[in-house]
Amino acid sequence: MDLTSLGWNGDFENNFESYKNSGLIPARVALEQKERYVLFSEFGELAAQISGRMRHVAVSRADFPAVGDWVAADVRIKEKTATIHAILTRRSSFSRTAVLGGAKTDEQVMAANIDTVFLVAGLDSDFNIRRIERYLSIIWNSGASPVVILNKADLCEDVEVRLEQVGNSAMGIPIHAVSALDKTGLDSIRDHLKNGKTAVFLGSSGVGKSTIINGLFGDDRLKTGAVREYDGKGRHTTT
Ligand SMILES: Nc1nc2c(ncn2[C@@H]2O[C@H](COP(=O)(O)OP(=O)(O)OP(=O)(O)O)[C@@H](O)[C@H]2O)c(=O)[nH]1
Ligand SMILES: [Mg+2]
Repeated sequence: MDLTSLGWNGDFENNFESYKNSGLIPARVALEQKERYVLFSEFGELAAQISGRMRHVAVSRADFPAVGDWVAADVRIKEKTATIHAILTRRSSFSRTAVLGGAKTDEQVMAANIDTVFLVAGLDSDFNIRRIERYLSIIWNSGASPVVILNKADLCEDVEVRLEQVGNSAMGIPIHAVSALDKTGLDSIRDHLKNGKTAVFLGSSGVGKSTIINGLFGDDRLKTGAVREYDGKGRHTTT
């Protein structure tokens, strides 16, 4: 696996400098389940856990690795396993505030280091401008940049009217009307995808996220897990 195609760039490189001499390698968290992690690295996929010290000093759930994090890890190449020692500084993060009881809350990071969020909405009868506005405020709060994708243009009589309506709510944000079914407009999405950058697709169930991703990359991509999908609650619906 090539690190740049996994989203590695100069900022992370600088951040990693201090770990280089300790024999650690950079790797990206692809999956997390009950504190067991799958990392993508130059040595391929690694099954990983965090170091005892890291668990000991963690004060919040945000101190644990999240999907999308770049970490410094000690790798055992033959076994394809690794121990995570540190999280590189997050450039953006989607967080959820967990209520612990009483007035106590904790921050849980759902996804880290996302550059671009494709907010997908359907141009069918489900179209709802308020919902789009709510999603956009979540995206701005994360530190990532939104791009609005109005899918199912084939089902809409007034695409121009919708584009203008969304444009008024989403000043300065790129907006593209596409039809994943007809495979029209997909190049406008492709133009936002760059090496060294990470993009995710966000939107309610049924708006066409999987269909768009399959149209962009072919069916294989979803199966490999290199593209990940989130719904409104930040859960993965497709891996
Ligand atoms: N007419 C029309 N239907 C579409 C288009 N894109 C997707 N669909 C249909 O919409 C339905 C839902 O599409 P999905 O791609 O599964 O939606 P999703 O956003 O991935 O949904 P979840 O995985 O549940 O979050 C499917 O029946 C698709 O065939 C489109 O551009 N036009
Ligand atoms: Mg899907």
